[in-house]
Amino acid sequence: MAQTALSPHVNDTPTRPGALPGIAAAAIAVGVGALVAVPFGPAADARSAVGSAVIDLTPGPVKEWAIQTFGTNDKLFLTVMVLVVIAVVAAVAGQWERTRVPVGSVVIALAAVAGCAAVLSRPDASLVDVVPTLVGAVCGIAVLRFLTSRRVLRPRAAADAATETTVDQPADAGRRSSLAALGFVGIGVVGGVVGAALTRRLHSVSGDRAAFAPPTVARPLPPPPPDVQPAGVALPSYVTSAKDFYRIDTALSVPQLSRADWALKVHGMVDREITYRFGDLAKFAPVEKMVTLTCVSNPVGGNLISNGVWSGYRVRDLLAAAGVHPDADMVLSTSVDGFTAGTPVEALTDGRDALLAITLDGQPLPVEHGYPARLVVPGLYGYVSATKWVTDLELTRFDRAQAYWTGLGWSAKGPIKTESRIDVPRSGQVVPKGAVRFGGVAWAQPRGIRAVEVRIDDGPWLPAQLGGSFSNDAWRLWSFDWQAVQPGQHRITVRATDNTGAVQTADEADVMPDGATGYHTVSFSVA
Ligand SMILES: Nc1nc2c(c(=O)[nH]1)N[C@H]1C(S)=C(S)[C@@H](COP(=O)(O)O)O[C@H]1N2
Ligand SMILES: [Mo]
Repeated sequence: MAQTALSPHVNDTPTRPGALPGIAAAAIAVGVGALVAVPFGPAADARSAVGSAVIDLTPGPVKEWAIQTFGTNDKLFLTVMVLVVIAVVAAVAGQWERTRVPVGSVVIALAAVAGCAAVLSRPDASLVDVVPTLVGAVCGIAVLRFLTSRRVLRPRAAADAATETTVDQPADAGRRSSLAALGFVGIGVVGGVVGAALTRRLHSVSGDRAAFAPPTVARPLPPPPPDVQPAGVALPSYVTSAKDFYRIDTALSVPQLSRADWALKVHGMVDREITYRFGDLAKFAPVEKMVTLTCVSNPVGGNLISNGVWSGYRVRDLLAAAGVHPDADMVLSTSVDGFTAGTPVEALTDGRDALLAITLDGQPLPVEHGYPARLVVPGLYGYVSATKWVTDLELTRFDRAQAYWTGLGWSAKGPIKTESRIDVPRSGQVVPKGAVRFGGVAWAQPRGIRAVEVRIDDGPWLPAQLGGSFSNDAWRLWSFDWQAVQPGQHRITVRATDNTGAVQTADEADVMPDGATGYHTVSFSVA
């Protein structure tokens, strides 16, 4: 029993707490924080605020890489990364927790301060939203103090002091403290999961959305004729279903904005500021349009493009009521979660009928696509125009204001480039000998597509068969019939011509700064 005779100070070193207490403390801090955040709402969730702050602080190229690599799963990746970083930092810091020098507790406290800063940096947060983070941190520190206390780490010393007869073996003490730590980890994880689920449940606008009967449009779009969809080839549906519609945004948790809470402020270089409540929109005439949305981050051959039928109100009407100053050339639109886009006033007021959209394919906007209202501007990439959950339109100038992505190296203006994509054959596909039908999509909003040409290997450009045209603001599907004769490897390349007569450029450009160009080529083989 030599060890019990040693002074506690000497004994401090051999009984390092290990990684578990730190992880347990972090789990409790995050879990309790998530539970306490339930009544406060999503804005009080520090984990998601940190994630959002990370998104905002991430350099443009890294964001780009994340979008390209993880696509719509980029947020899941980020959430997991944030939790992993918290766990690793806590595991390391917890090992340095000492009675005299509580390094772990200090690190948790600092993390909480950072978490509060992240919460307050979100545009939809108020001061009380830091409460859950602070409560979580206090609980986390308490757990760390408890798990690294002498009582838990060296119960023998405590037992001896109490002159008890049963003396713990070191192995028992270690096992007991590990079990306690694991218990806290479990409580933290359950708290986090339950808290997040309750927050989602309680603050979800799906009920508000289900109760919304969109106004009827005086002149609804006729259904597109069947010839828009080439037969005999597996192409995307001409009109993309809402569930298949591509989704890109910086929102880590989808903003939940009810119609009652929504308001749109029009201000800046105007004669009179106007704030529209959702009900005020009824005084404008709703219109319906087909518009293909495209992301500037769509690489050649990529699928960040979808075609929808949108209805809503002309932005032109909403702006006219405010009296736009003639020297304003930009509308800086802002979403409830702080995303901004800079759109030329002209694109919002000319004949293309830019929309404050409230429906997609006849239904209220899906929450992840901007419920209750978003911008849809034909002919411009989404990052400069398509603000979802939009709540603010500021009339300003391109030489005065900068939108979200422009600050990260993207072009201030983003007109959509003439592009085309091969969907069939897929890369590496083996096609049978004989007659085959290939196909894909082409787009040049708002100019429209006049022709699509296809080249096999290094052969001549041959005209493809175009699906019907429904709107110059929408893509066009195409097909190409080919006789597969020569077995072995082949290449198919596509190029489009828009309605101005301009042929898609062969010059290869990266998505940064204003959209990818170049021809899409797919390798396939004939059996
Ligand atoms: N609030 C908000 N709106 C946004 C974005 C965003 O990050 N936040 N991203 C824009 C970008 S880059 C694109 S391409 C389109 C995509 O719209 P979708 O997700 O409905 O397809 O939304 C735009 N609107
Ligand atoms: Mo985008």
